[in-house]
Amino acid sequence: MSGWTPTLFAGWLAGDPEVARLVEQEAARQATTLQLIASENFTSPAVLAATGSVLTNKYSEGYPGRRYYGGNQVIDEVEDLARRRATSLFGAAHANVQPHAGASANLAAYQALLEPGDTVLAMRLDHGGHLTHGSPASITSKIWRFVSYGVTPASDDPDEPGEVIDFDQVADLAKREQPSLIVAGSTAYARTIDPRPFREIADAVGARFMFDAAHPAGLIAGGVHPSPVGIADVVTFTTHKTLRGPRGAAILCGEELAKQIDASVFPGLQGGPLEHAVAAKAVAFAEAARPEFAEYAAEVVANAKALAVALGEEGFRLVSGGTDNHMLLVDLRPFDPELTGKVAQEVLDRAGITCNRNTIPDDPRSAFVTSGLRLGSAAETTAGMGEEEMRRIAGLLSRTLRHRHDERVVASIRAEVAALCAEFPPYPTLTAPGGGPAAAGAAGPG
Ligand code: DSN
Repeated sequence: MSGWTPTLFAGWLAGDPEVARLVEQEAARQATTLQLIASENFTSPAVLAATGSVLTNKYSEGYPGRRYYGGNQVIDEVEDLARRRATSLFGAAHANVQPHAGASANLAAYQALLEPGDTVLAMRLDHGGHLTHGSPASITSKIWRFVSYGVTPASDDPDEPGEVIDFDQVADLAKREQPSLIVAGSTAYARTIDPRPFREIADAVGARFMFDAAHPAGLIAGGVHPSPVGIADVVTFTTHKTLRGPRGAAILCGEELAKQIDASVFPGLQGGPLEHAVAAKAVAFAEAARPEFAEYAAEVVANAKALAVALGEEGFRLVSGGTDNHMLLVDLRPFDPELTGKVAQEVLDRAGITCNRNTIPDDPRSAFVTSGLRLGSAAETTAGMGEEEMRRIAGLLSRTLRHRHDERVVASIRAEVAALCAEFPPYPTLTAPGGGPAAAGAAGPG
């Protein structure tokens, strides 16, 4: 893809052609292949600009008005702005915008709410939970005792397909294990997570309740998913998934927990905050407060639903029978019992369809091989794709998997994918096929 130049940075990186080439290659990959990873998105040019700003130079351990180094007058304003915009967007009393990632935000919340050895009730990794929800591979399981709930069994009844959070199990486990904390939230669950039943169960056993909103944060901000703010004691979320901001995270809580949460993030877990990322979070919070973002959030869900229906028509089974959010979990076995998630991901990559293999509930295959694929609609909706394009994507995906042993067919699908992506460039105002100048007055993707 020579001549395809992300003009925002090209000049500044001219002195380092090796890195410039890699940035250009990645920009071309993002623009010429389909981005269907459910946790990814295309940030706005304004978010990119803040992330690439001189704010990266500043050390600012502490919080606005209470820093350990001098020269933080401007940084204080930046972080205060981000905190105000976060609390206003989500209707929260307090926000900590310093967590570097979702895993750090979750660790900080646990550290604030728990003593080592305390019991936590969270979602099973192989039913959709996250590594930080107590996976044996995560430090969380070495510090705290995790007990896991899962989803109900799949059923053949189309009206009640199952594979939804088993609240009877959550209640039974809570009663038996007496956790100090109950965690809601997932990385691979395509249905709405209602925070209220979790709150009721937590109250019944005297547990605290944390909602990990990493995936639905943008849908919550856009008003198309129920907000856990004011229901959960603590809400953690990442800023780079459906929220469409920079890579990073934030924590929301009431005033009563503000000091504990802040002390847990710094000095409890992190050192100097990444204030360039904090500024970019501020930009994203403002963008997510605009009416266009609510429209975007609704389109993300409509597109995911259209993709789910079209994939069903191609012979795939959707875990839980469909989706309520930006995400789909596809069971490949009815389509082809021999096809693993690993093989599917690899051939789809060669066809320019980027997604990730994923376990499905009670997957007979390992987490490395899997029987499922996870897909998401957030990024390509940002690029401007709609339901018609989702149906085209379902067809391309299905054809790729049917013809996975024929590299000529895969190569021709790769060309079709590139043609589709060319109709929906993620950064029309920053990039120019042929290396032309960026358009003035960039308004952002979509
Ligand atoms: N890696 C993220 C995801 O893909 O959902 C979770 O940490």
